[in-house]
Amino acid sequence: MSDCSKEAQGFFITLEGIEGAGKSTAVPVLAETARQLGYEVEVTREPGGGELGERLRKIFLDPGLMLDADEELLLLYAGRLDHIRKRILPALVAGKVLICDRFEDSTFAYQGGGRHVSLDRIDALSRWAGVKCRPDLTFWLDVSPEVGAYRIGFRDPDRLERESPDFFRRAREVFGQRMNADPGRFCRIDAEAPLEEIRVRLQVELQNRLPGRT
Ligand code: T5A
Repeated sequence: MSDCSKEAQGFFITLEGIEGAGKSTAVPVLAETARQLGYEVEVTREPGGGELGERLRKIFLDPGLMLDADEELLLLYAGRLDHIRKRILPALVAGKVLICDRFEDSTFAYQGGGRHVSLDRIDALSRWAGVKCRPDLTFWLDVSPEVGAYRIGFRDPDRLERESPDFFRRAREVFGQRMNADPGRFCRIDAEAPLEEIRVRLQVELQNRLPGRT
């Protein structure tokens, strides 16, 4: 049960991983599986999800802008608060399965690992902002920066996608650390496996982890 609020009866799922891991590909698989099991499902993403977050996303990903790590963090948490209040919490209170493409683990991985902001500092900001939403289940689609970059290599890179392989290596490391610190929440998926294999694994894991319908 998510601890977003005492009335939250829903189930909060996040997908995490570096660029090209296959999160967007996995979202419809999870949504379809949960629907087939009889759940009402809502899909969202970060940065974005709410009206403010979607506007900030455009700024955040704009390759024409130079933002430092603190500016990134403040943009992310402004959007996240709006997202939690207006989308995440209402969906969970309504008892839905809420699937979010990236959430707070990405901040620790990208701004913490990638940009070298201390993880304690991010934790302090999260507490200051009053973020109490913790995912019930996080799929970490784990891919090497080389394979991830190859998969997205044919599109025009956004601001973050222009970062070096070392940036994504550090981000990947932090995802791993967070999984080790909270193994019950995380499910690591070998995202270099064939798509069909990943699809089946996601379906099985979700079926096993969703609470039973009463
Ligand atoms: N960010 C975000 C932060 O810095 N801090 C934060 O706190 C948050 C929340 C978001 C950016 O913001 C950063 C992280 C990101 O840089 P985004 O556009 O949402 O930007 O970026 P991503 O979430 O990384 O989206 P991507 O499209 O890059 O990656 P996905 O969604 O993981 O990958 P997907 O599914 O689009 O797949 C990419 C390609 O690979 C193929 C797919 O068909 C597709 O062509 N593919 C596979 N091919 C072979 N085998 C497989 N197993 C495959 N899986 C997928």
